[in-house]
Amino acid sequence: MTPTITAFERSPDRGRGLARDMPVRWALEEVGQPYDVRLLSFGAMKESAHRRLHPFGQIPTYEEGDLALFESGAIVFHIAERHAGLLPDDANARARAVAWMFAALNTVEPPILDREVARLVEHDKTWYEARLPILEDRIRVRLGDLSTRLGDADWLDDAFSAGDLLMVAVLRRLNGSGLLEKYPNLPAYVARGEARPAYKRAFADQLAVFTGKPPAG
Ligand code: GTB
Repeated sequence: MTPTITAFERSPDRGRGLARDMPVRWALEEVGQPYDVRLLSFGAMKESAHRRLHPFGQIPTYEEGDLALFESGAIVFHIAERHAGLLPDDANARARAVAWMFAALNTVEPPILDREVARLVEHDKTWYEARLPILEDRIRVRLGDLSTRLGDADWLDDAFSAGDLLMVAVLRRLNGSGLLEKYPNLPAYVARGEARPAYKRAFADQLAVFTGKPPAG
């Protein structure tokens, strides 16, 4: 059965692959699972029909037969569990890959999101200029530790996994901030993720929604 995911009808990121349908698309591409996309306006996201799928009225969602899921991390995990290619077979390696999925979303992303929210909605506050460096220092702490752990490895734990997929998706949120570049192995890690054919297909498909033109190639 072909799953259906939801995505922004018009993403505020203008197709830069920062909205959270992107990791879901990427995971589906990695495992070779075709999917349909239902595009939603901000208004439609808040209507009861969509809230039955997503209690918080957001994207992405995932529908497959009787199953309806929300939360991009849970959706990526579901895809990784049902298909080969995103989680190792060895039970311990699998558990470590899942730990990296949680680390991406629960440990590395929160300070990145705090900075994004501050830049978006707090930039006119009197304390903004003083707060921003504090938020950026918190990000640097996480990046420093992540960089040390990654070292000169290609991926976080041997082979590419759903943990890397989510970590790269999270780190991409820092593009243009200048924060990643102090740790040269991290931009290189992100670039390795972005070079994967599955990533490129997913990126092209979400960009095509924004441009209105079919993906090239
Ligand atoms: N924890 C949830 C998950 O991981 O699925 C968070 C889902 C979420 O934040 N969804 C956002 C949404 O639906 C879109 S992705 N927002 C509408 C709303 O809440 O009303 C977040 C996002 C939006 C825009 C950009 N951007 O423009 O760069 C980046 C990320």
